[in-house]
Amino acid sequence: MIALALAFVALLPAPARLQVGADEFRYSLSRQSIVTGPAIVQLVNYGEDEHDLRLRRAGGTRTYVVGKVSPGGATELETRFLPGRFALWCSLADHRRRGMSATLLVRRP
Ligand SMILES: [Cu+2]
Repeated sequence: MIALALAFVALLPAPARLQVGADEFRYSLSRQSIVTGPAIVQLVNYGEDEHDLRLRRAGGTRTYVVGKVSPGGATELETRFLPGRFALWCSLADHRRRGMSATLLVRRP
């Protein structure tokens, strides 16, 4: 039974990984595109202020939230993305206007 479960897990696609580094006032993405499906988004705060991360697919209505991270901290969001172009931004204060925004392409395999 355990062997069966392990075999099943082995068949699941490995999640796409994206690291988003944040400082004042910009993001740096570890990659510009990822493959659709399961994904782990890690937000790492290299700055001196708190930052968070929101993602929304162009034409979509759902906003994915990676919560507020303190300076020197990191947090992860495990989710699934549909294919499309995603806008990324920091929702704190005026950070978005000051440059904390980016674009991510989620593409079909
Ligand atoms: Cu910010």
